Amino acid sequence: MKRLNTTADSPRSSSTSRSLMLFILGSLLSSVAAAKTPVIEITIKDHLFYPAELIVPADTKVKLLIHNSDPTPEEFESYELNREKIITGNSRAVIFIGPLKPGSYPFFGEFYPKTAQGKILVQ
Ligand SMILES: [Cu+2]
Repeated sequence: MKRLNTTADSPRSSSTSRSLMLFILGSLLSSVAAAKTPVIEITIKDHLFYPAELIVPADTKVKLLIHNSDPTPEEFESYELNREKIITGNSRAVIFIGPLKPGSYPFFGEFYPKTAQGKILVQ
């Protein structure tokens, strides 16, 4: 890191560089936290979810990256996860879930609920 203040030692400049250091430290810590958020990818194809069953760790925030490879929109919906999000055709969406307690959390595609079904197993 480049040293920002070579004239040093006045109380004001040292407190400025201290808050700058804290800011940089905070940014580093939050990017480490973001990097640790597990990403789970789900694909919608022919109105089915792949995989239809996923396992995620308990007490952990998880990022779901959902690719809709159908030309039609779908809505990811789960009462148990309290999530609902429309994903237009041939696009993708991000949904954060958790931290969750162990259990089974079903989800479905609201526009094609007979076929588009899945569940998240939290362990
Ligand atoms: Cu809905």
